[in-house]
Amino acid sequence: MGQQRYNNYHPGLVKKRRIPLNNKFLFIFTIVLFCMSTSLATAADLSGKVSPQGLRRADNILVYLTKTPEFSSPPQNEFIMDQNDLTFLPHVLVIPRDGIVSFPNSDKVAHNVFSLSRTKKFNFGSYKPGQSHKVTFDKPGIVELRCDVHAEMIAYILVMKSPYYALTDKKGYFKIDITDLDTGKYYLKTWHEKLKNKKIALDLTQAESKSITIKLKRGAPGVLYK
Ligand SMILES: [Cu+2]
Repeated sequence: MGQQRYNNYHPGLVKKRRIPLNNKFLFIFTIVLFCMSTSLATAADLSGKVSPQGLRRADNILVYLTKTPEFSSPPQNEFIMDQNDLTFLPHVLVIPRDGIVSFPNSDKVAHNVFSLSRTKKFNFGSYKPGQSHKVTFDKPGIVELRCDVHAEMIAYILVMKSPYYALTDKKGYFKIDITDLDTGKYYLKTWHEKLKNKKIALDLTQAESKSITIKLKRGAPGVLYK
């Protein structure tokens, strides 16, 4: 109704109003398109596949970058290393430095979780179903978890210096988000309890996605950081 009256009364005014409105839409549309294109251009992944020789499964292999900037203030996330059916879950837990891990006993029997690793030494003693313990991992490195009651129980907590890491899936695929990483020379490294470490020199010359294939051999692993 109002529009009709406008048209009849001031055709010129309607015209004037319409053009800036279209322009405004075009302007917003262009901005949105621009933002989408820039975010696509800078979002970069370092992805690839790891082939472990002599292993049936290719999962739980850590792939990570070194020589990158380290965490200034690591995310204050809490993690869980569960115990159920006489098994640690997950088998490999990767956390940022200063990460807090709780160790609930979700099993029907008592456990006695401990670590003799230099990265973090502790021994919870025997604790019953439903009870829990908490540990802050302030030093980067490898922590091997064992249980004094069940010799077959073993798991690893990998404490990382920087956020550029990933664990492989069952087929060996991994993907590391390197969106906010500057161009430069880094090392891509791997770690797995039954595989020799590998170190690959990597030159990231521009913010683009890269895909890498890594072959690993069985053997004793080394440390995460020297
Ligand atoms: Cu146990």
